[in-house]
Amino acid sequence: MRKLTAFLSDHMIPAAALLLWLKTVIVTFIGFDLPVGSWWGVMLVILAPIGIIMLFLGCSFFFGKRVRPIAVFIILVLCTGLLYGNLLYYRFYIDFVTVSVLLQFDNVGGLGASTAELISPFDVLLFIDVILLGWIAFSAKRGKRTVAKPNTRKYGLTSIALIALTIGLGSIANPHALLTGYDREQQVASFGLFNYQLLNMAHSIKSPMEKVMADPSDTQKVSQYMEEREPENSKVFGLAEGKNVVMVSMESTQNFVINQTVNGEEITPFLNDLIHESFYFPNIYDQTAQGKTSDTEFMVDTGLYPLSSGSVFVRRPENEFNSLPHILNEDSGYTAASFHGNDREFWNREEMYQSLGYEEFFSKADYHVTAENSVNYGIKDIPFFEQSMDKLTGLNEPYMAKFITLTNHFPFLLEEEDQLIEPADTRVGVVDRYVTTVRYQDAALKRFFDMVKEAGMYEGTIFVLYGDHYGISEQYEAGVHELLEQEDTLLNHIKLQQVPLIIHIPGQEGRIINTAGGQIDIQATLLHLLGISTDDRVSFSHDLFTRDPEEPVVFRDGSMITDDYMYFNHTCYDRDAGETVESEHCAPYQEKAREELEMSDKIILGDLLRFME
Ligand code: GP9
Ligand code: MN
Repeated sequence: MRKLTAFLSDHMIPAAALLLWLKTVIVTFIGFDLPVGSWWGVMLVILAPIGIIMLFLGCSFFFGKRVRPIAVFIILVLCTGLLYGNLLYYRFYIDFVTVSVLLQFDNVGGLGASTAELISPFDVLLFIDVILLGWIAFSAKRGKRTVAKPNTRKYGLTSIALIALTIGLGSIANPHALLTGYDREQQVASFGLFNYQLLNMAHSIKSPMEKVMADPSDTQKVSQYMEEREPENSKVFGLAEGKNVVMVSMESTQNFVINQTVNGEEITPFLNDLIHESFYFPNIYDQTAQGKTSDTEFMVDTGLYPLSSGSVFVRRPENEFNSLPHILNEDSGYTAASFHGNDREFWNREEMYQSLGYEEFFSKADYHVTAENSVNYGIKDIPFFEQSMDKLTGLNEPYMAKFITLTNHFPFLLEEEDQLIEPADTRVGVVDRYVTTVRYQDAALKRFFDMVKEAGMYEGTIFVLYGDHYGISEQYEAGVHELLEQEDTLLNHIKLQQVPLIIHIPGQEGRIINTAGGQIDIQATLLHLLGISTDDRVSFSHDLFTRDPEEPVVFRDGSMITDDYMYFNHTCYDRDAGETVESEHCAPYQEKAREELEMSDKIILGDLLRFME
């Protein structure tokens, strides 16, 4: 044992490099589900971390020989932290940490209960080398042993050459990975986790420059693209003209809960009734990225795609936006208000709402919040709606009022007295609890509608209810498949990405509209019903009553769905059969998806709307 520690102590850098490389490769294969696909892909994953790990550990050469062992140890701790942070993040979001996510911590923080749920006892294995080398670094007698220093020039050049080789090989294997930057799984598979992290950093340093460099001529392509679109008219145009608008962003609500029972009990009895008297869109996909709820708010308000990294709310709150509150105000004198039981700063709403045109924002400070009436992130949905009524009736009409529910948030906690349905009984606790929080939200919505009726405001209102994003991440989907008694197939997984969209106009007959679309389409659909033209607007939103089925529904990682095909996991499928087909079937739609994402990013990062209209 002594000999081993003495050996490790003398060869601390190669030992740290080997152990770090080994666990990075193991985590990449076991912890992440990457599009590796071939032996070539496997080789890339194995080779990718070597150069960058050498470079990181080489930073210890800047320190004197006595502190060098400690420097090596600290580098090992930091790299392990990066690896583990990404692993935890991936477990929930099936995505990787970006610089923007780290920077928005201040605005989002407070995820304690959520993080604890993601930790596994096996994770301790990731820290064995840290403990071992930490012990060696700190127990080495002062001045006696030291980390050998190789020829630093050769060492540095070798590491940089290996990194360049990795990026070169990765780019040959996946030509779009480096340029588009938003398919993070592809980037990690091609360049390795640590190189990806550096590339992402470079990307985020570049992005503030885009606004400075932008000028009015950059808007030409956007204008041309928008002019080519010809919104069609339909019978429902103007059906809700002049009505107040009440939007409800339903936290983590997926479409599978609609009309679904658990132990013979409906999960959403109120919504199940409501859809009979509403336009119900069961094929609407979650298009959010790292900005979660704020991404949905952004898409619904602006008709632009969310950014790939971080939230627009945090990254570009000072931009000019052509948002629903502004459009409704300019066109028909609406006032806009948002209601949400969390802190004003969460997702940077306070600042962003000013740019989006909200005149009022009722947040946590405007509610009477106690330990008894809150759970998880804040005030429970029933007291939230109850306490909102006075505020709602005080608004100037016509208004657009957006309510953002909160109780149905991961990890789906609820006291027994609020559980109006028995938890489900699958092997996934998160899914079992989810059923109870969705049911509670449903009861809160019923209460809200009753109160709106009592206040005499029901008839004059159009209600737009939508799920903000998935609640059950892919990590826990096995429980949903069990609940729904279905196989874990790609088609079923994709179906689980659907969120409900319900548009209720009192007095209108119910209709199910099976058109496939995304949350981004809510903006144009609402404007259509309000009788406000969408011609010439800079927006990627399509009115769902007339949406062309050939138009792809675009996801933020470049995946897409059309009527006939879908592109997911870097593979083209026939949409109905779920079988792999030749990639050329998807290619034109992928191209369109890339074009729209790129244009939307340019509009946001260059703040291009300030030059238009
Ligand atoms: C918090 C609420 C939830 O204010 O919007 O945030 P999420 O984690 O769902 O984005
Ligand atoms: Mn949310």
